[in-house]
Amino acid sequence: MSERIVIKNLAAHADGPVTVSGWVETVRDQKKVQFVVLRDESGAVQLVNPRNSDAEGVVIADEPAITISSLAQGTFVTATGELKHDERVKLGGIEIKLSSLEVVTEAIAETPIASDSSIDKRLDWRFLDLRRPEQNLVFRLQTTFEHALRSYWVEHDFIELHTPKLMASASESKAELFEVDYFEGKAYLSQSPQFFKQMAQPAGFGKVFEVGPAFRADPSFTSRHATEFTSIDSEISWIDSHEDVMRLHEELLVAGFAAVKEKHGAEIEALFGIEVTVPSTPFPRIPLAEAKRIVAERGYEVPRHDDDMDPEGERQIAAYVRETFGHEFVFLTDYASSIRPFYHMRHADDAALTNSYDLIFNGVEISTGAQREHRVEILEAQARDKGLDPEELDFYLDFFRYGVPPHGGFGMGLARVIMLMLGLSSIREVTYLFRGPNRLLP
Ligand code: AMO
Repeated sequence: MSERIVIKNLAAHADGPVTVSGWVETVRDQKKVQFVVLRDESGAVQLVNPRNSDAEGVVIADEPAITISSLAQGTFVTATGELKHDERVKLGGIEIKLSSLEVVTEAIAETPIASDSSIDKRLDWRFLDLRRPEQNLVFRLQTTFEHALRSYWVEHDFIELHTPKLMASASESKAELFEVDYFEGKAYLSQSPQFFKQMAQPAGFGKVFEVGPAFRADPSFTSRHATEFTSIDSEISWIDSHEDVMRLHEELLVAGFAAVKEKHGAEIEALFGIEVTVPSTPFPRIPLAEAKRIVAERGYEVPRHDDDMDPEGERQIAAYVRETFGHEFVFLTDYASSIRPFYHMRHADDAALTNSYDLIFNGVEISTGAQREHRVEILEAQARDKGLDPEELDFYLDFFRYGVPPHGGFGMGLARVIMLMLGLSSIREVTYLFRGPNRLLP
């Protein structure tokens, strides 16, 4: 490795000779001096080159001839010079007076995207789009968020799972299933680790988590749907109801938001104009039926045929919760059995309702959680009730035939959390490489 200093560490470095590497962000040619803004993964610094009598600027390569004036944006260079702290320099109060500049790889002069390019165009050139400081921050804070969740899980004795993504059957709805050729037969891409995180309960693991890919053959083009997304899943034994799952869920989110705020709060405010709020606990909880009444009182009727809450209803209830409780999160609970999967436990006194919830963050659903039905006869009946063939589910039903503790858990879309945390309008902005019905490249 060279002696390169990461740009953000220059601030703490004494005046004197330094070497930095990165890509050219801008070149400003003035009569007596040339300025280059050099950026690396950690930040940007100004390089200065006082012009000598040579009006073309300093030649830094002969064949082909490259001068500082002709450096294309995006060219990767290594620069050596004298670091000087100077409060008058707007960019971080430091500059480097160049003694040498080596071009490592040249960039084509015309950059294919600009700051006002459409999201689709930017995704075509994702590696260039990702050079923007905002984008770099998205993935640094996402790393912090995931790390905080993982620390919580590890400290609380959870076991990490890596469940298979090739499946013999659907794990959520058949409509959203990707089918792939599998030797002589067919396989399906996993829509959720649902069955296998539940399997860890009769396996005696107690508490588990997984952060991994999920696939949904969902043809929608909304700002919150992808055909492949990162799902954050957790499942715990010995719960009394979905209330225990919600408590775990809250604690995880508080850990994640607190870590992000502490490490990146100032940068998020500077680049996104958003103040990250660490949510207070408990988050408000509102049964779905009551939420619909509240929304109706505010003048919005969720379509009658819809047992669920639609996106506008979610926005309305979020507005109510913000006004009433000053909270960005709300658990909508007790969804109707008619719109929940067969594996959700139903209320003991009202089979039309389930021990389940959706978590809404700033008006968008980020998660579904529930207590699971662990009594195999009831589970079988509920599967039949949903038109499923228990024989096809036999491998799953077996989990419940040899002893299993009461359990529950949740699944949460990582991109949705990050999108909403930053006030962005699409998960495409916070997904490293987005996959949608008409995007498989890059
Ligand atoms: P559900 O299907 O509600 O529940 O998914 C859980 C969460 O995953 C995210 N999500 C998506 N994100 C991006 N694109 C998609 N197409 C997409 N589909 C879902 C959302 C959603 O809230 N097995 C259950 C969870 C459980 O009960 O443990 C499940 O998958 O943020």
